[in-house]
Amino acid sequence: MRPGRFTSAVRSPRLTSRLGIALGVAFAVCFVTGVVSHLVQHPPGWFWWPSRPVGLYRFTQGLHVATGLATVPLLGAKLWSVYPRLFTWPPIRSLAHAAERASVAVLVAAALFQVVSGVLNVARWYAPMPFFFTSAHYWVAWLAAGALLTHIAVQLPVVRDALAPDTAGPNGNEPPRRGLPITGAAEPDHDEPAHHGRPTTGTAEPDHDEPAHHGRHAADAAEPDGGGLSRRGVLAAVGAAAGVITVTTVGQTVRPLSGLAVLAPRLPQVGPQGLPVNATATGAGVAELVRDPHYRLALTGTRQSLSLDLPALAALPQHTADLPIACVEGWSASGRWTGVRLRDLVALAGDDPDDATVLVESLQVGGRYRSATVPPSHTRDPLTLIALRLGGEPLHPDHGYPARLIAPNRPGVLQTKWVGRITVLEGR
Ligand SMILES: Nc1nc2c(c(=O)[nH]1)N[C@H]1C(S)=C(S)[C@@H](COP(=O)(O)O)O[C@H]1N2
Ligand SMILES: [Mo]
Repeated sequence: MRPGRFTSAVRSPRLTSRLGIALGVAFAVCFVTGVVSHLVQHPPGWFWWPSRPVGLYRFTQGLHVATGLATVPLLGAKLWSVYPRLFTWPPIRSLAHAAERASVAVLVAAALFQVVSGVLNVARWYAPMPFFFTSAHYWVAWLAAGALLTHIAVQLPVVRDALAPDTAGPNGNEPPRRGLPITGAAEPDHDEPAHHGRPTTGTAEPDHDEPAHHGRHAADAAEPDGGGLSRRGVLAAVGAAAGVITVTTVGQTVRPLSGLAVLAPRLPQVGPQGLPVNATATGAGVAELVRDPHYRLALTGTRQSLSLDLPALAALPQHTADLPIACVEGWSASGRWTGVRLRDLVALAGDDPDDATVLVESLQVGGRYRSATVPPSHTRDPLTLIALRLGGEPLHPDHGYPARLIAPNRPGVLQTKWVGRITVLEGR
């Protein structure tokens, strides 16, 4: 466990910096798109999400899952490039160093949790997660973001130094030094005479036991002693792994690539009526209910209530829209939906279709996704339908027969199936 035992010469601040930047970019995209998804599903008062472009959420959530999956090899390589630091001695050099170490521990734990829980969710394997995935994944994201910002602030000088263009110093041909001055403490600037009283982040401490400060910028192609991968080779392998993961999964949302999506749990065109299914009618416990010949859609306005049977719904003006189901799990698929405009139903109930917040409820008795609120931006949109048909046929029971909500630019979880009740919550 002595530092000298870690003989891979490709580990260096430069490699770690490169991996760190790639990881930081992927994490930032993943974080922002994830927060957007959370806000759309749990909108606070100040938040507004448009109904157009119809596929915007499909894009942001596809990006969220794709960047999250691409993070897997990046994170693995980044941890590999720094893990010998775990065995440096003494493990803690000062209070500031201890605090920095603790923030790295939080970052590593949070990042691993996000990647593992995200992959489990995409695979719909909930058994190893004895907690509610959505809340945990959301809050740990903030933990990771905070720890990451701290980490970036502390390591920025090291990264800047490691990636400085003076790659070949006076001893540029020396092999990169071992002992890995990577995490934990920012290194001193060599041309700075005084090491005391520097107004830096507080953790900057010279490595007194590190004699060789030159040659750290050895060429990217540096060969390790015993052959094997060069530094550039490591980066290429990590990039290739991320590329393979992307190519074998992104077809779950990018239909032309679906033939390559061997690792994707869902394919855009596979399912009843050529569309994947999230919860089946049987799984949701509504298989009998939806076949009830006495089915009525209960429509409640702020001033009056109506009850519509299927022939009455079919007698209302029918409209057709091509809209995607974009599941938070990363798959998405477009369907051709036909049915009644939600705004027409609001008007039928005597409320203003341009300014109504609507609660849509399923025949499903329990379940987290049995109801959804439609804000005025989406109620008003003529593409928002209570769909009765998919691809010209009556809805398959698994797609929400007898009626389902389908609205533009919304997460799949908000596209309520087996609709039994529509209530105008606020209107004019
Ligand atoms: N009542 C009800 N509606 C629901 C769900 C549900 O569990 N119950 N799942 C939602 C989710 S998570 C998705 S992705 C879409 C999927 O629609 P599909 O099965 O028709 O593709 O339905 C949504 N509507
Ligand atoms: Mo979903």
